[in-house]
Amino acid sequence: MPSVGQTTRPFWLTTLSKLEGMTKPNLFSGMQPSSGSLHLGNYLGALVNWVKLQDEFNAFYCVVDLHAITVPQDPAVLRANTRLTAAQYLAAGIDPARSSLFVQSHVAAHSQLAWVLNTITGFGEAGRMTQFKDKSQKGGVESASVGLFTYPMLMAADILLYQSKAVPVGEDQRQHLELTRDLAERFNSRFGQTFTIPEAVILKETAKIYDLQNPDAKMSKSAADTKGLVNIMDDNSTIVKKFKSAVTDTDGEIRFDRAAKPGVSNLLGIFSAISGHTVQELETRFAGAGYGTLKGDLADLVVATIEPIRDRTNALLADQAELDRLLSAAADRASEVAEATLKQVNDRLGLLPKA
Ligand code: ATP
Ligand code: LTN
Repeated sequence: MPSVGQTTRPFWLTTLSKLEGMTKPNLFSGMQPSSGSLHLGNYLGALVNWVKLQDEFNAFYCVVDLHAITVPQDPAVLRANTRLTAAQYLAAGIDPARSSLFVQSHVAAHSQLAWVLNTITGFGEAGRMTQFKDKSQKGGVESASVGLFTYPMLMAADILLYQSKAVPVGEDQRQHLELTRDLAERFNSRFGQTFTIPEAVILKETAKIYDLQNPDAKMSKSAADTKGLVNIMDDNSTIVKKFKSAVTDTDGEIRFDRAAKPGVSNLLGIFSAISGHTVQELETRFAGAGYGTLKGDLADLVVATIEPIRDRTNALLADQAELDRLLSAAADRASEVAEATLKQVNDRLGLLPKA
């Protein structure tokens, strides 16, 4: 069994999808509607990859609203952010004709399978999840919700319901994918072959985009200070300003060295991911130039990439009825697959079917 978290798409996934011809293998991924905009880390670390993978996989892309309520939410804001997140997926290139783009809470099977997975997860096992430890510490462990604790099992349910072969995520989700695989294997060995064992698809170069002000921390929607956070919905002048004031260092050399020069390395990493040039090519191109030149060129590149996505997002949001119709049709398609898995799970568990 290949280990979780390949740095590039494992060869067998490509081979598999070609061999299977008409029936492409399934793929699942999701993002939380926990902010008014996706950020550059979500875009480069996840979304760009999602768009590419649509060719080879039967993809299910989900706005995971049930995950978003594991921390306090304002209902009106959550509703707006759910539509906005879906619109951003589409604007970035998710094709609703090929991929099922839907809202998690529209498919009841996610909550139902999550409960079952909770019952086969060890308390200590769940307690070792670093995302829970980080997030619960922010507001104090005592006030963290039990939902935050069981978040990884809901995520496992998302993935396993669709018999997903591949799960494209950022580096920070590696541990949750390992838990998902463990739970799938455990269920299969206790109750009989039921779940496909999923594989994380993590692109090494863009696995982690860092905060521009605090380049040791990942760029995050929930950052306390938004000065280092580049959002898809930010206007152009804000984006330029954020890059111009990015934290660097004092040695003045444009060189990739994650440990000694985290700020410059992050800028080079972002530049490389968007332009397709290697970091070495960029080091050569900017040899002898000042940080101001690097920041200015990068800001222009980011603006040119993000502006059309922002414009398309706004256009999609202007026709809310059409967006809702699209989400509803995709949820129906997703439900069919999810219900089939859930039925099998309930049966294997010995839950009495309703007459
Ligand atoms: P939060 O920090 O509030 O938990 P987030 O910004 O990490 O939120 P998520 O919704 O948790 O966003 O993540 C959506 C996807 O984006 C995941 O696949 C995650 O791995 C990826 N991702 C998030 N932040 C980054 C980042 N800084 N670099 C690369 N990928 C990222
Ligand atoms: N926890 C994930 C979001 C997520 C997800 C999923 C990703 C929820 N369910 C299923 C992949 C597959 C995160 O990115 N923070």
